[in-house]
Amino acid sequence: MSFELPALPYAQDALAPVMSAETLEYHHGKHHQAYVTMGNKLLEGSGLEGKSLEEVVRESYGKSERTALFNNASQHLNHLHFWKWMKPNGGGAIPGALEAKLIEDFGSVAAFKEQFIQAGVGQFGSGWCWLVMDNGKLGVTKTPNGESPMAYGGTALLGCDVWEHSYYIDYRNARPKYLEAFVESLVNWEYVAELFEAAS
Ligand code: MN3
Repeated sequence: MSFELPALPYAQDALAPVMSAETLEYHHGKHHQAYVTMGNKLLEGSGLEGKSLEEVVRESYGKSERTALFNNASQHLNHLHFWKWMKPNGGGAIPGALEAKLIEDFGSVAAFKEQFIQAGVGQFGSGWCWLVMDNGKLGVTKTPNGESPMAYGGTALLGCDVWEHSYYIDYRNARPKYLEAFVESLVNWEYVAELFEAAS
């Protein structure tokens, strides 16, 4: 098995102006590509060849001799989902069962959005913020660098990349504005609901 960069599920300019074609050109075409290329190099001779991507991520997490492989493989996995967590004209209505669960576990959809945005704002330096499902309950968390809840066997339903490469071209230093735009105008709730159904 080797890692491959998938095509974006929409045109490079399809998320503009919320996320520009230039951002996607670099984020998908250069950053994600680099994780794939480096990941493949590091996979060779690692003893994890032939494992699925998810297994490579879990089995390299926290292993000092596999740190570089973990960083690249985990970022590959994170970005495979990230492109699908967005869609043109996203952020609209949330499928019913998922919306009901968000209200049950956060009190309201607005409270969930606020916690998610604050997790992303509060992640010092590079990383991700997440909507996770843990023992049947939804929660919000954040991770540094390339880590994700999936690295320790958790279930990520939604994640937002808060590395500067994800927003600096369009939002400069205004990470909160980027996170608000992600939540309100980019999230592909159908894909989140698909992961929610699979985890339920
Ligand atoms: Mn990224």
